[in-house]
Amino acid sequence: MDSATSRGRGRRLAIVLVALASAAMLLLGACGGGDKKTDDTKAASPASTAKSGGSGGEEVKVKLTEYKFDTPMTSFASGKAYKIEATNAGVMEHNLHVFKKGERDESKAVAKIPTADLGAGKSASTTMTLPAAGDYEFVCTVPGHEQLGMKLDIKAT
Ligand SMILES: [Cu+2]
Repeated sequence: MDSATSRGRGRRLAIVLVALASAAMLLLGACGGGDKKTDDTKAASPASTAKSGGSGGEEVKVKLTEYKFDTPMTSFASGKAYKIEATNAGVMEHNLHVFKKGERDESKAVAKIPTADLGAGKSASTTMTLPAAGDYEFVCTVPGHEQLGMKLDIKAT
């Protein structure tokens, strides 16, 4: 009787210990998982920061004058981000919109500097990513400027 009782007590103690051990492991596991999530988040932010820093891309300085664009390059890689730095070296207000060739709906511009009237001597920049290979244009949408020649064919390859 005595030995049976103590064996039963022992078994119960063992079950309790196993239960405690499992609970402890669950807790540790949960904490571990939490830490992992934190690490993932931490790991993700520098990566996305690097990506958005990278999306600034190669810098292209474009000079705006009456009535033309001067750019060191007119051929771009599609899908690649370029930082377009527009400087108004003229005497009138200008702007720079990037359109798919023939498009003039400003809401469909591929890119544009954040001001529609960049003053003489001022600079503004934007990030341009030409979505696919094809023909595009730099256009100044100040009334009359395109007609006076202020547009430039560019292309994406
Ligand atoms: Cu203009």
